[in-house]
Amino acid sequence: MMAEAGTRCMWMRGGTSKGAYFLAADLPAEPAERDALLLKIMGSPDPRQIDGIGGADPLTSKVAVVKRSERPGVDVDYLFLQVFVDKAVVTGAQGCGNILAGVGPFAIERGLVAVRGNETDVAIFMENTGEIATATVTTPAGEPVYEGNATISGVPGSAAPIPLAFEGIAGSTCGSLLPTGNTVDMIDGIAVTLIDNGMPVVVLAAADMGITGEERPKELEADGQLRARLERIRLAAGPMMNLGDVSLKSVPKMTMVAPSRAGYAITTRTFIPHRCHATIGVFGAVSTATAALLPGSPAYRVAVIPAGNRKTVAVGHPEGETSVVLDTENGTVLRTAILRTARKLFDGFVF
Ligand code: NQM
Repeated sequence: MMAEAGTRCMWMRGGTSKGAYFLAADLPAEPAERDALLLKIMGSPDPRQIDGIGGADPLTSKVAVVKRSERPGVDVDYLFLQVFVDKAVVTGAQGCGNILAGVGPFAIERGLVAVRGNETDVAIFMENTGEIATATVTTPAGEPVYEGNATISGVPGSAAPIPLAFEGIAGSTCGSLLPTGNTVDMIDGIAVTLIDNGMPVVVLAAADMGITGEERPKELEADGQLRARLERIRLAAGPMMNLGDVSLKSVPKMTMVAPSRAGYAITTRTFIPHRCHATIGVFGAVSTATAALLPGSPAYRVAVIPAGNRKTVAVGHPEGETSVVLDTENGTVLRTAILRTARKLFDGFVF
């Protein structure tokens, strides 16, 4: 569709992020043409994204491209695209579990999925990683309901719950849960766990980086030395995690962990990778919680993990916590679930 004619688009909050949701058929099929249009729509590259609808933050410069799936047992295919704020880069090298929360209601609103009762399970193939998520959308009167009583840290008020469930997401991008085969590697003198349970993450102790892990994101972003060291570690971790040169990629994420003073299982501060996350990503939280189960890892050393095979791990972050449910067997995580909410903010045409 010609940009001048406008492109059909729904603007939604998904979890603690915000993004533009498109039907694949409403965007150019050719990736370079599509990405040029998305940069224009978001207003990138520009730190203020003043000439677009992006929110001048990586968490509000996100895109979901959705289409009916031809895969058996799957309702829709979802491609996530991160539109960089200050660079002319659009990348599908990562997925996004927060934006995923809006995909179910969006697919129902656009008529891709029929409502199946008070709740509608939507099976979503995540094109970025080749895995499947199941989102449960509240649909009491034949359409998605956004208002409800579920709360998530980092979003004011409450909304209808959207539980997300995942199975077999280990090695989503890196090929295996621990791409180096090790629980701990040393990079730049720092002990790190290089892990991918839905998201490539470098997990390291906040104390080893000279911080407490309780700082506000702005304070950490202002610490040039910390940022430079994190980036050195990240660039070294990329090839070790089978991600190649990650200088222009938004993965791996850098999660610094510390004991929680608020009574959560662990607390975190995450660079994604150059801005500090206001909370923590969905798959980022799953990967970090999984790292905390690995004896000897930096996360294990600071975490308090519940007993039993079904573990609810409260991952602390700057706005509270994100609880991840891990179903384990003999120490291996088989299934995971997380509660999110979403809200339709605007539906129309973007220019
Ligand atoms: O890890 C931000 C977000 C995310 C990613 C990021 C996410 C996830 O909070 O699944 O949700 O890490 O870039 O939107």
